[in-house]
Amino acid sequence: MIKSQSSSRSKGGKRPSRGLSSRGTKKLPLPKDLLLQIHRLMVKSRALEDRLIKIYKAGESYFWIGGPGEEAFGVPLGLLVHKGQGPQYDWLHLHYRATPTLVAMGMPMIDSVRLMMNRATDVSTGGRNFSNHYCYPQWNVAPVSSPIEVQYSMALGTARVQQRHGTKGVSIVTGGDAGTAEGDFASCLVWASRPGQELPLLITVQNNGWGISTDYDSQHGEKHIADRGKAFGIKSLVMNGNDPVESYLKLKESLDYIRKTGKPVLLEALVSRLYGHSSASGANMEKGQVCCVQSFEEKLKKWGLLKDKEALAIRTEYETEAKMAQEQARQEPAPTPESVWDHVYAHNENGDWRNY
Ligand SMILES: Cc1ncc(C[n+]2csc(CCOP(=O)(O)OP(=O)(O)O)c2C)c(N)n1
Repeated sequence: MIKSQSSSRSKGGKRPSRGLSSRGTKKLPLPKDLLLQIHRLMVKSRALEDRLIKIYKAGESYFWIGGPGEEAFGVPLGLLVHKGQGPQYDWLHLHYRATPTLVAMGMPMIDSVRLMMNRATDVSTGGRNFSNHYCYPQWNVAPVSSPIEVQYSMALGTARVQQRHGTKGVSIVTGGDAGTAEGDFASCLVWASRPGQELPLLITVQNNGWGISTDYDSQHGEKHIADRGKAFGIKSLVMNGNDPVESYLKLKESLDYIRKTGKPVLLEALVSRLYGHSSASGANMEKGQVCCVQSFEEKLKKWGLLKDKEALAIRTEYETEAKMAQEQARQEPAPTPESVWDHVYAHNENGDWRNY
């Protein structure tokens, strides 16, 4: 387990834009509207994931894995992405805990629920994959992979395209701490940092201290995963991914640096894993983990930006939306047996993939 979630201070970065609290007495770390937007999106993502777990537990889906505990990192990331299709926009190579990022980018809840319930209407996979395996070509979101960490070597490809086109687009990759033992992660560091050929790549690791049931401390000789970047001359940092303000500022600083220099950044975010690994381990709330939504709400209340009843109303609004999405998805069809090869092989005009 991660023993402490201390934050590292940014050095030499621009001062964050600041605003007054609603009482006008205290400086806020980010503008008030942005703080409240981040909070709403964090609650929305959590309410959605809580619903996905309920869907699993009600027997309306086969498996759940997801992002509760990563909202304070994922939401700021989604807000900072330059969203669009093609090399001039950012490319996302996400892992299976990235719901908060997509919610912040504008993904409707129903998309996630349809994927979870394997409906033919699921826009990411047509009901053929499991929870959190998103794919949005129109936003440069590459398909989430079940084999862990392969996204780190795939991200090199889109970063190379962006470099060749000379755009300000950045390729962004997310993934877990245990997966960094895979060769794809090492390949990513090597290819991102070749002198004179550096790539515009934001390499992030969401370190929740666990790889299913293997704890971080028994596997890592290095203190921080980010330390590995130093050997490659990659700008590297560790941050408290349970603090959305720190996440926003450090992610912005990193993305600004990459857009300006074309060089990579390795960013390790210390996060929580609130419901264990997945439904395979029960998907029940774990003790002793920091809940970023709760701790951010406490801060907003202290700063005079949020009242108890407002927090409850936001939560209720999103719980209702998620429940209605489930009810809608229930009415929708499962994929047909005939569609099993769709999007697997190229078809000829007769729908025949064998004689294409
Ligand atoms: C190549 C590969 N090996 C093993 C697995 C089985 N597996 C699925 S999740 C997981 C743990 C990943 O841990 P980590 O990278 O820390 O991410 P977390 O799930 O904790 O976010 C493993 C070993 C897999 N999916 N792919």
